Amino acid sequence: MGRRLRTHAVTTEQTSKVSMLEGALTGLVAAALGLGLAELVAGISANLRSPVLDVGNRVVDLVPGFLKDIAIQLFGTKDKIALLVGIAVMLALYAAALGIIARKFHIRYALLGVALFGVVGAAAASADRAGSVWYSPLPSLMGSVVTGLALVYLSAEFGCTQVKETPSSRRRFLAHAGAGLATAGILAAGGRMLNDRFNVAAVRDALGLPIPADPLPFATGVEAEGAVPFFTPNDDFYRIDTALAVPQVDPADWTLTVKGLVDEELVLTYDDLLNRRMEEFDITLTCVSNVVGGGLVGTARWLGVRLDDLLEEAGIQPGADQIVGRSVDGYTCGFPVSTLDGRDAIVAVGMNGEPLPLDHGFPARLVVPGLYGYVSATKWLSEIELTTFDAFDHYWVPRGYAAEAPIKLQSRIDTPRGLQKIDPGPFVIGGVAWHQTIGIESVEVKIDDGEWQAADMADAANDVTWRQWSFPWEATSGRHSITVRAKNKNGAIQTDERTEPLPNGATGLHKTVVLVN
Ligand SMILES: Nc1nc2c(c(=O)[nH]1)N[C@H]1C(S)=C(S)[C@@H](COP(=O)(O)O)O[C@H]1N2
Ligand SMILES: [Mo]
Repeated sequence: MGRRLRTHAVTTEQTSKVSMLEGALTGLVAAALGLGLAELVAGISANLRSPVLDVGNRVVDLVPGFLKDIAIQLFGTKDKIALLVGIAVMLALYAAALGIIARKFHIRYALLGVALFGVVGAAAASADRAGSVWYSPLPSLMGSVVTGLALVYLSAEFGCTQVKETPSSRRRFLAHAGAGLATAGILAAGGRMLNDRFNVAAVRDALGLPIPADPLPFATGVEAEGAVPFFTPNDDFYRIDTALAVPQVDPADWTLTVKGLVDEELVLTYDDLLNRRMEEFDITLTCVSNVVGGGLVGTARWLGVRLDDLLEEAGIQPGADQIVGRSVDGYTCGFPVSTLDGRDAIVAVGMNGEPLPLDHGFPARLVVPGLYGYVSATKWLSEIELTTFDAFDHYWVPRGYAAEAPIKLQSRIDTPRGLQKIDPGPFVIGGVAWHQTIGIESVEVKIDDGEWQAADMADAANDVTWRQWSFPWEATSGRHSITVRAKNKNGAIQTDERTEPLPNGATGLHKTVVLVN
């Protein structure tokens, strides 16, 4: 370009402030245009993602276990939104800074900053997640080129503070900025529309589910007053995973491969899977990151095929001691071959009477009773690999979590909620307790520093779901603490020793405080 872009000395402080603001806005508009274009480019192929998602995914993969737990404790299942908002804020600050640099120092430095941004995005896009291809960096690269061009153009048109700011030049600048932002919005919206063709929600909605071979009778007597519903509705079921954008897997293009240390590799299509013996299983799923009293636990009626049947058909070779479940997005879980002791470990395709929701692993996932989700419950399942613990660390192991993780004995008070205000008189305390696959024998409740007292137990559906309990109480005025503990069917009593989720699940007793008027 022939034009000189160097900025000139600022004459008055006021001009300086205005030009800082205009510089920041220039940076924001340029970045928005680049990101808008990147979004559009990302819409071309299912293998491409917006740089924001690519960088976000990279951040997720680089985060060690303890930081993930902090994020979950701070933001709960909104941790992904928190991360994306954090990235957006950082990007905006960065872009504004580049705009100011272009104006105050030299466009050259700002362009270096844009290039750096493009390189980071490109690197994040080609990171080792499954689904990255040679052209994955395209959105980032094209986006940063557009950002650079926009910055050059806007700085050339409006960057020279020597030209006296007049109301008309300011109006022209704001008109340009507005047009830039609108264009960015249109580009991004176009990208989103293009991306919609990869969304499989409609495909899922059109699917029916096979009828189970032996429909499971509906569990009765399993609910206790004060506890959450025995079956967690799909919409309320906690969601924990490393996928910032939910993988869109069309069952028509999907296969499940059983491979590794097996006699015969199996490749099953979705229809192959549905044509096997379908059974129903009530199983409580539990996340290792759940803190004492937390909500990362839920129960569903799963429909699927037995994993032991599938592996018997493939033939597990001697020496294999780990079963790895790999997701289409590269996530892996791993659990001992010895887990398959007859328990109902399954490849699930249905959840509470529907095809698996997209968030919960459509079209197929693993569910293994008795193990925390991170070692067992791979969603968007694509491969089951027989290997050894020596040969392979599953996803969370290098990030500080234990390679093996059976679920720990836990109990939770659902009613009252912490610091709930209630009236004196009869009040029913209620909650859930779980220790898959051993099962819950009894639950005890303690008011303030009193004696442990037996709770009323709802029926146990089986030993792999939570068991509900309630405790009728005569509430007296004042502030009271309520503590709960459970005993499992082996006679073990829940420990009061408090430990963090890392490295293999939290322990300690749930205690809540209630305010009686
Ligand atoms: N592909 C994939 N599967 C995954 C995970 C993941 O990050 N990616 N997280 C696991 C963890 S930590 C848990 S607790 C369960 C949660 O399953 P849900 O989201 O259906 O409740 O999924 C497991 N399966
Ligand atoms: Mo988890």
